Amino acid sequence: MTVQVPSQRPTDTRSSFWGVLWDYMTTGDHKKIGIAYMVTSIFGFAVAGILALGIRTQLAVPNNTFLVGQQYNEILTMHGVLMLFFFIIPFGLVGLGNYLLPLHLGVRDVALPRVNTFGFWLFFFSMILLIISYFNGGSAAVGWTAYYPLSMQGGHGVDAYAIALVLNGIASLLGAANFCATIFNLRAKGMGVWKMTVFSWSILATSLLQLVGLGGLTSAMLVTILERKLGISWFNPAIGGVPVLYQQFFWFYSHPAVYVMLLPYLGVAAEIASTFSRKPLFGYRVMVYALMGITLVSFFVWVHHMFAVSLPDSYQIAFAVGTMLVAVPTGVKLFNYIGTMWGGQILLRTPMYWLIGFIFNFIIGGITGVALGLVPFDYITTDTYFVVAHFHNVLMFGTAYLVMAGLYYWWPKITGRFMSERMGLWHFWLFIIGSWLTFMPQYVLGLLGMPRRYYTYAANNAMWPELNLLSTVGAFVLAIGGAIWFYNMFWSFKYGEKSGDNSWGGYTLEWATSSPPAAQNFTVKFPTVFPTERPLYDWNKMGLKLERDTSVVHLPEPTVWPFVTALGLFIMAIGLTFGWFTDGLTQYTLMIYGGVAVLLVGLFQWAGTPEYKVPVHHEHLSRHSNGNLGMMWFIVSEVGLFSVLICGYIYLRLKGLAVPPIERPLVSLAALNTLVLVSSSFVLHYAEKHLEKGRATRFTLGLFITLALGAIFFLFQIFEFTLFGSEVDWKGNLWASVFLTIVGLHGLHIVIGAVGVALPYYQVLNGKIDKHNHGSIGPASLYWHLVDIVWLLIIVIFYIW
Ligand code: HAS
Ligand code: HAS
Ligand code: CU
Repeated sequence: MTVQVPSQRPTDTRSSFWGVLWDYMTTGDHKKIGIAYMVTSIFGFAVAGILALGIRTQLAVPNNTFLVGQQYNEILTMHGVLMLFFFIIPFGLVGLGNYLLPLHLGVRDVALPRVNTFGFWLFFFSMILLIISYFNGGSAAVGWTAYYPLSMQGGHGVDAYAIALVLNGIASLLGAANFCATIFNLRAKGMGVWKMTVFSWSILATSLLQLVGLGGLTSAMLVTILERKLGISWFNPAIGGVPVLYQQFFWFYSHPAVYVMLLPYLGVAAEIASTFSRKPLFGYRVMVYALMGITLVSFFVWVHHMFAVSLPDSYQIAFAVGTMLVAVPTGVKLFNYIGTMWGGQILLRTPMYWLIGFIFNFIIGGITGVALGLVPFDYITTDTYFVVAHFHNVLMFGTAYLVMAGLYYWWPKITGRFMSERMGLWHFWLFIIGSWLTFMPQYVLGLLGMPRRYYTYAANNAMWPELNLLSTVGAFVLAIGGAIWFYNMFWSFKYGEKSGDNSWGGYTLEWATSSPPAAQNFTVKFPTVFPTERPLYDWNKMGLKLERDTSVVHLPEPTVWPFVTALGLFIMAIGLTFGWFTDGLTQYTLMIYGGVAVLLVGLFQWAGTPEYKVPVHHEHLSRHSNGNLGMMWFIVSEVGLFSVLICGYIYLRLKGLAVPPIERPLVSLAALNTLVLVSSSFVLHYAEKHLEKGRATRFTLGLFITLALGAIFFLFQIFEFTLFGSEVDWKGNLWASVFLTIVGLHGLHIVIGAVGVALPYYQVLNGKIDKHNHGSIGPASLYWHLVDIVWLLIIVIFYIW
């Protein structure tokens, strides 16, 4: 096969540090992006792990002074946030997910490679923002949950935390939408969804969780930022706000998030169980149903994090039942792994050790979770070390064992070499001993009443000093295990045994390519029959041979503009974190406006750079282009975000807390404005139709009118805000605060939507759009229609109700 490699690949500089960096800044290759995510996540784990050693050192003996007060709280928060948002979530979903999904589906890349590059860098920068805050005045010291009103404490730590999580969330949503588009548009010819690997299903399930749920976290962060920066509040009881509403928003996402942490790895476990037992999976369909079951039920349990805030009994009971229910599909998964191994020819290598370790440990962690779901038991153990033990049991010596399993399993595919088995086993056993020593005493400490999030304790509590010391010793055993693991990875690059194409005798498609895979992924042509999810086994049995692919493959051109766009957002985020728009002329206001400029330059250059040197025909499975499909899935997350906020408003309104002031924004003005916005949607629709018929001038005119109508709407909006603002005190009135938040967020969407429409305008002016190539008009117009529909809802709930 001939591969048309991109023209500007810097072959001469590749091996130098800057060459590699440039490569990662410009690539759209899902494998490199997957690796970048994994490396960053492992870095996150190492830093957060070393911080944990600090925590354990402080708690080793009573009345210690190694790390106290605010400093302890900063380290604790940083530990939790890094571990969750910069290690366990990204490693599985966007790390392994990016690397493996296209390989498992037998395709060349994800649906939207450049969006993928942008997403990675945004993720990377969000981590940097968090770390910068530590050195620039102190990071957040409010726990990873940042409850109200603790989140109002001084300094810029919480600003950095909240803004970093918003950026991190956007990156994650783009990744999730991209995966959904890939799965529904790009499977190998003949591969139905029911022939996908369980890992691919797990990525789909996790992406759905992110798209539907993340709005909860974004809402919590957004309202926190607004109160900190502008003083408008939803939570402040002084104006009728409800502090517990913060927790509702936060846990509506953060409970499903624990399955975002878990599900990709349950997919990893399925792949490993099958390969290392030399058997097909036991109950493939049941496993998929269980994944979907967990996805669904996980949205009905969040209140188990809030049993102690005294919600009505009926709620508590309902959510306790939901909590019990979620254990069923999870139990089914574990049962299936064991069923897969049962009677198999077990190949006992490192990945299998980690898998068995996971199953064994996770059952304990899961069961203590179910115990916490029992309301009376939770009352006595909540906010104690029992909870700390539970979640480390499911995270550190549950899920993170599957991080290791996956890493040891795919390492030879990714790097071309095996890690050392011997060191792998040392790593494993030290992690087993270390985890048990660190966290099992914490269950007992919890039952003995030791509260979490305290930096010290008195010596006269029976058993506390002894158990804490054990726990600290355990943490250092873990550190030795971690150090061996790191050494093993570096060692393998030089000394590791070389791997062939199929490192372990697996039957899924990633094993049908070289290790590491070629730039275009596969150099063979696949048959178009997929009897099961293990095609290599089936084809072998059917006597089908994989032929060399002789067609011409064009690879996309690398481009730096997605990186620049992310950089722009990052600069702007630094400015917003440590300063504000209205601060006058400071370095931070300069960064805000400078960041916007960089962002816009990046975006327009990106839109103007063609993906391929030559026109390339794309095949896709659905009626929709990759861009449109990706946008449709992304819109799910926007609907989620507005839904959470609107539900919050409805709640405050029905409770009689958010009461509209007598002088309300005028319905008549809003009606006129609605007319403007709705017409813009129609104009855009017709513009698109003109493009399909090849009428470029009418198309451009349509875009122009759309933008003009958008601008009129926006100006009207500002006028209305100023008018209303002169009559009511935003900060002193709950209804006004909520109105400003939701309508303001919609205004921001108008701006984003308008930039979206301006991109194809720019493309058409530069000859990048014609009858055949529609540029980014499809996704832009979908987004614009969304913004319209949200406005209609706003009219109903704020102007008419
Ligand atoms: Fe944790 C609290 C202790 C791992 C998540 N943890 C939390 C919270 C979260 C969380 C979400 O004992 C709640 C935060 C909050 O309340 O807001 N945790 C540990 C220890 C480990 C650990 C000892 N945590 C995790 C993982 C998580 C996670 C994994 C999620 C994925 N954590 C605690 C404690 C608390 C806590 C206390 C409660 C405190 C309180 O006051 O309530 C270990 O498993 C970490 C092991 C990893 C390492 C790093 C290995 C190092 C590597 C790099 C190379 C190393 C070298 C070693 C070269 C130890 C791989 C040499 C190092 C030198 C410095 C010389
Ligand atoms: Fe959890 C708190 C309940 C799974 C992570 N969890 C946390 C926090 C984190 C976390 C990070 O209901 C603390 C957040 C913070 O900083 O405050 N969790 C559960 C339940 C499950 C569960 C029911 N959690 C996870 C996973 C996580 C994770 C997975 C991350 C990867 N969790 C709670 C509750 C709290 C909580 C309360 C709040 C505590 C508080 O007061 O703050 C389930 O998904 C576990 C299902 C799995 C199994 C094992 C396998 C199943 C088999 C079937 C038979 C078992 C049965 C149960 C029928 C259950 C083998 C028998 C039950 C007996 C008691 C014997
Ligand atoms: Cu939960």
